[in-house]
Amino acid sequence: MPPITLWFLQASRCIRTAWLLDALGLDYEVKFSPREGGLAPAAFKKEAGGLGKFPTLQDGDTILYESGNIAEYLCDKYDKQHKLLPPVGDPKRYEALQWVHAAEATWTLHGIAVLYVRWHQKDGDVKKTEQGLSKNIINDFNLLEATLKQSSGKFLFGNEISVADTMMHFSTSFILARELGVKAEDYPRCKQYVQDCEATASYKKAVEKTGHKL
Ligand SMILES: N[C@@H](CCC(=O)N[C@@H](CS)C(=O)NCC(=O)O)C(=O)O
Repeated sequence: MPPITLWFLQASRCIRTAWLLDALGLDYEVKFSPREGGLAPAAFKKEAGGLGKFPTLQDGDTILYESGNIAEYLCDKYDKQHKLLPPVGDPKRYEALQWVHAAEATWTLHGIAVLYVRWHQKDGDVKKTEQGLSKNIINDFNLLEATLKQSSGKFLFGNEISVADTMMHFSTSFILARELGVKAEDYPRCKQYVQDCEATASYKKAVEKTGHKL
């Protein structure tokens, strides 16, 4: 039995962690759950413990949640050659971590705000609220489009994936797939980025192992 268990909720950020585990060449057990009424079933939350949000990762006695935190933990523990995350003190580490944190605290935050309006705003002008919120997302995607255009390769830092891609891919694909304030046709480089991430052997392996679907 591998020491690592990933609690994986369908159609979620959990693909970030699965992709990173496969990119690191680690063996892991998947505890999978479909959604019920859009959410994680109560028994699944109870079993995983912690915040009851996913991804949740167990490595030996260590239980972690927050996809960005899990990403940093896995790289620090298992990426001994620093292929995915440069070492402490190297300025490139903080460039990569900037994307790791922004994936959740900026891109996903702004995208989810639109989704919550669609789900929960029962009266008033929903389109107008969405338009107001989309200003942030347009700003985020303008930056991502420009950064990817300037990259020397397919990914954020060239032709090899980094921890930044394992985090940013989900945010980008989720926002474009649900058209949360932006449309893929306006961001061709971002659209290509999603396809290039999904064409990597480690991403494909993670999808095969987890059954991830958006
Ligand atoms: N900031 C957290 C967000 C975790 C989160 O909200 N996960 C969602 C899935 S994408 C979840 O567990 N939803 C199920 C529920 O709330 O019941 C992270 O990056 O891991």
